Order: sequence, then C-alpha cells, then structure tokens
Amino acid sequence: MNPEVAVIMGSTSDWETMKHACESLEELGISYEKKVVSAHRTPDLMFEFAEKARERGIKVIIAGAGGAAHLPGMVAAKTTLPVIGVPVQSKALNGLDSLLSIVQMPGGIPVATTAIGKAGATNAGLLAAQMLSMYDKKVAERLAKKRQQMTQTVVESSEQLG
Ligand code: RP5
Repeated sequence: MNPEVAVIMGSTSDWETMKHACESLEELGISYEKKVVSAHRTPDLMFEFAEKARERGIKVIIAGAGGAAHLPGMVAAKTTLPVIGVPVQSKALNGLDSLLSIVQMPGGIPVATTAIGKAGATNAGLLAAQMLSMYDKKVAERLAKKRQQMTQTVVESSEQLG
C-alpha cells in the first residue's frame, strides 16, 4: 500500500530537523515516505513528484527546506493536496529566511507554515495526522490519547514542584 504522507526535504542536511516530523507520524501509526527533493538541484524530479503525488495515494505533503526555501511553495503550485511547510533553521540567519520564504505565499496557493526547526517539524507531523483524522477514526483516537498523556505529564510535573 502507498503511504499517506510524503515527507520531503531540500537536502540530506535537513534530515536532523525533518526526522521529528517522521517521529510524530510513526508515533501515531501513520504510513509515510521520506525523500530528498530539491527545488533548485532536482527541479524536474520536484515537478514529477508533485504532479503524481495525489494519484499515488499521498494525502498530505510535508516539505522542509532552509535558506531561500522555495520547495514547499513550488510543490504546492503543482498539486492541490495540502502542503505543510517546515522552515529549517539556517546557519546564516537562524531560519528567519526560511520562515519568510515559506510563509509569504501570494493568495491562491496556500502552504500551511509551521514554526522554525524541531518544534515546527514535530507539529507538521501532528498537523498532517489531524488532517487525516477527519476521515480516520483510529488516528483521531490516537491523537486524543496523546493529548491526554501530555496533560497528565504536565499535571504530574507541576505536582512534583510541591
Ligand atoms: C536548501 O538549502 C535545503 O533545504 C537546505 O536547508 C539548504 C542547504 O542545503 P545543503 O547545502 O546543506 O545541501 O536547499
């Protein structure tokens, strides 16, 4: 069976960040594929990936990139699947460049942009799961359980403060 989510990134150097999106998906039992697809180094591959994603059964695309991070927007331009963009923390400008490149899409081609770095990648996985949970009861139940566990952890850690 084809995976439901595609996690793509502009470079293998993005993996340290993007692995957190994969961890969220794994924790919730969601099938995914992961690939390096670069907007500027492999533009033809990027177009082919985006054009065929829906027919391959992909339901949500998570795209991470750093610097002049045009990958999420370019992929979104070639598919009507939801695209979640993760700004990778760049060395030169700490990811502010990535964030602004991804978030400022002109009206008409949306990219759901997360926070910079690890938190953004984690949330991208969770957001993809929440999208799938609209039609998948099991995923909805797993998400609800995860939220309950999170609440419990905070309550317990607060009690330990005395
Ligand atoms: C972007 O350029 C990638 O998404 C990466 O964040 C950044 C740097 O890539 P490398 O030079 O490390 O391959 O395409």
